[in-house]
Amino acid sequence: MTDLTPEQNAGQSWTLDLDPASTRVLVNGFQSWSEAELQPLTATQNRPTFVWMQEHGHDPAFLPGSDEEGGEAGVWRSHTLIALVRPGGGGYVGHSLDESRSSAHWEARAEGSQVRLTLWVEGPAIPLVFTETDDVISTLEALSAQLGHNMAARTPAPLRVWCSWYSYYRDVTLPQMLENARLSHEKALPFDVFQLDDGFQADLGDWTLPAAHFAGHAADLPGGLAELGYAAGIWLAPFLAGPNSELFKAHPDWMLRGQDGQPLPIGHNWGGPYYGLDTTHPEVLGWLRELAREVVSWGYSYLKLDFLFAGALPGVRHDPSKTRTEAYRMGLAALREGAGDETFLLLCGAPLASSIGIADAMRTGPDVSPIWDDDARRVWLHDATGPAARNALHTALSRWYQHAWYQPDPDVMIAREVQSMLGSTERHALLGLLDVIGGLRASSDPISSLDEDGLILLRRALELSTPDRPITLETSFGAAVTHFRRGTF
Ligand code: 9PG
Repeated sequence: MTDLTPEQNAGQSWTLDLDPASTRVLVNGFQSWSEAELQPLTATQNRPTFVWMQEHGHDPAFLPGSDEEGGEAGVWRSHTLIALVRPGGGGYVGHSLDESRSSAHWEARAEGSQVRLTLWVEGPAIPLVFTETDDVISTLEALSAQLGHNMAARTPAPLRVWCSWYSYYRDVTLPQMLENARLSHEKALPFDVFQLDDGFQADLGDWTLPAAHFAGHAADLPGGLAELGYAAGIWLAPFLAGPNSELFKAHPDWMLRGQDGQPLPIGHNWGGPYYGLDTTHPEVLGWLRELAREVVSWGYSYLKLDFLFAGALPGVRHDPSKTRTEAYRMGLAALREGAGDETFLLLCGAPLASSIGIADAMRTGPDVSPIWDDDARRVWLHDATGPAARNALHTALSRWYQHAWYQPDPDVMIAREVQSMLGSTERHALLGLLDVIGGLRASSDPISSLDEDGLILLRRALELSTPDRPITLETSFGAAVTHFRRGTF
């Protein structure tokens, strides 16, 4: 085993005696929605065709698959760790052991009859390990556990959550939330939390202002839920601001800026561009602390904090001495301080390893949706980070070792037959694979949409039967192969 010294962090490369044709590579994406996968080294890593797809899934400073559109055969990029697997399960593992200040970027490249591995560390030197092993899976588990330990991973119990997003999307209202909770109570469904998602807010950044379309105020929900025995959860994208929001108008100087000194549009959604807060700015940190404190004071004990990658993007910041990772963690720490130690924080769209120690749970894949596979986007546009059951499961399964970092959230089960294109086999496949992954259990089905079969599936999905440690990679992929309708997972 090689413990890499700080001097070696600067840019290290190895030529490995591995036959590219028989080697598989395990990669981990930048944030929750980015692809993670185990693939033949000679295959091609997806690089999404359109910039708007890259914006929501990838680190712009380290896009997958070299510079060519659609990626390049035999070139694989990975964040934090990488594994190269020989037939039989031996091979090499490279792993960062601390991602609180710097982050490790790895690239494996097929070169003739050998494999070239390169490491870049962004930020000050950090402890890293690069090792040859007879058993990649055990080594990866052990090194990931070490990273979790070094960063004081939190170890909460998993929760059972009803979330409004995958049925109501942005049309959610206060009466609908309460009606679902009432019906759930009537049927004695074992949810712990009812979580309000995107749609209640006046604008991105204007989280506390009333919004007519929600038919009430988010502050009014927790009381009604408590009467029914449920904890209250709420979605925030705390590092984002919409261009028409009061937040943006009042504080343009709080935004991450481009080289021209102007606020930098960092993505497109909600019908236009959005901006990101500069989490090294002391006033922003104060605002984040106060936001989390206020929402908790309304009665919310579960916060789903989304689009957090915005805090870790390249850009000009108030404090240029901070690395992207440090800037991100400063923003996250401010939210934790405001929310308090007891509040459950589920992170989403979030850089993965650099969240350890602050996150209770982490979305470890892209969104589930009521379609199995978005073939057009995945196959033709090289983007498997979009919403689809297949994409969500594929990536969440490929991050099985991250249970040592936080509770994984593989996203919701869809048990309903209405408003869904999933067939019966696909619903059961989704159920089986979510069970394999473990972690949070969630549903978004309107309770009134479930018939007897649907209720049976939902109850099964909410059973926290999986041990805290998911079963091994081989077993996961065995299950995947058994369950997958097309066998093309
Ligand atoms: C609310 C949703 C839900 C969901 C999150 C997140 O534009 N995009 O590419 C894009 C990607 C993901 C996404 C929304 C938009 O989903 O994962 O659970 O909370 O936000 O808007």
